[in-house]
Amino acid sequence: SSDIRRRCTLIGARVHEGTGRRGCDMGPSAYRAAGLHEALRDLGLDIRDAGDVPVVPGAARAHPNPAVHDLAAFVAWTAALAEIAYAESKARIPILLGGDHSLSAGTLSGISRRAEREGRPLFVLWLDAHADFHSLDTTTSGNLHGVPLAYATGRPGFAGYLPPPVPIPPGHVCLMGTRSLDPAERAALAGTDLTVHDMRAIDEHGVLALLAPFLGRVARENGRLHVSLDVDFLDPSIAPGVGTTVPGGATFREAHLIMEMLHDSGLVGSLDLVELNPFLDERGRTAIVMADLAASLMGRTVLDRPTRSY
Ligand code: Z70
Ligand code: MN
Ligand code: MN
Ligand code: MN
Repeated sequence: SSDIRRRCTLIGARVHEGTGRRGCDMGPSAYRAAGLHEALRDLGLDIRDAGDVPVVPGAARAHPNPAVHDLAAFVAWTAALAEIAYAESKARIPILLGGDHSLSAGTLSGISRRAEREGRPLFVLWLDAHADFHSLDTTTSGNLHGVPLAYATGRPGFAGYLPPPVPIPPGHVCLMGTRSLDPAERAALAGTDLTVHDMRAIDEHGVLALLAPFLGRVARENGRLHVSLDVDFLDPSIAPGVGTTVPGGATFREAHLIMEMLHDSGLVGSLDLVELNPFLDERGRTAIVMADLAASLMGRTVLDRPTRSY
């Protein structure tokens, strides 16, 4: 098919150094065991499987903030994933199988370069309990899964460590599901025009009323949309397989409606599935729910509806 939306590339990113605990490196295997590949194939999609990206961190890198750890791994993953995301996004939808959320620094670098080359604006939907908006200077945990959105939007504090990305305008980013922010992130967000639909907004308005205007804007501006889905966007009762469980997350029905709206919009050009920790999962249920959501984003579900325009 000539439709980019019918072609995807699965890219395993076994990065775990961005968290404080092991296990995320098993994520790509868990998605395979959960049947993600077969589910996408059953939707009639043309699938390329790029396997797991081999990344070897270079020599250790020091940083003035002593909390920062595994900076060399972060730099190596960002460079490698930026290359593959740029290459694969030319004619297909790259689907990154994480791996912790630090991998999005790489995806977003590659996709923003692709969008610039296409002359289209890039928009980002960040489905996460967290904002991941720390710089290397403000992180107190030192876990670099807490920085990718700050890096990709060109926040200062990364120079000399990482290649400068084509910065994504903060006004093109929409956070949904937010319910855990550190003080430094709160302060940094307050100075931007980034949209934050926290869990309270979802409770008060529902996901349809919040997401439809954003998708409408992406469509009107002929934008390319990147979706980053962190397991902890979901409530821990349906998605326990994650290092940082935060109570009060999205229900399956809320998350599923978002996936259906994204599918119907036809705007999604790339996807990250991040923070799955199979070591903490219960009999694969988190891997299965994430695979199910990804398939719903990529293909029509229960009833075929005509494509909706937002
Ligand atoms: C906190 C930090 C984080 C994901 C946890 C948490 C960051 N703001 N991100 N889980 N995905 O340590 O910086
Ligand atoms: Mn995250
Ligand atoms: Mn998170
Ligand atoms: Mn703009």
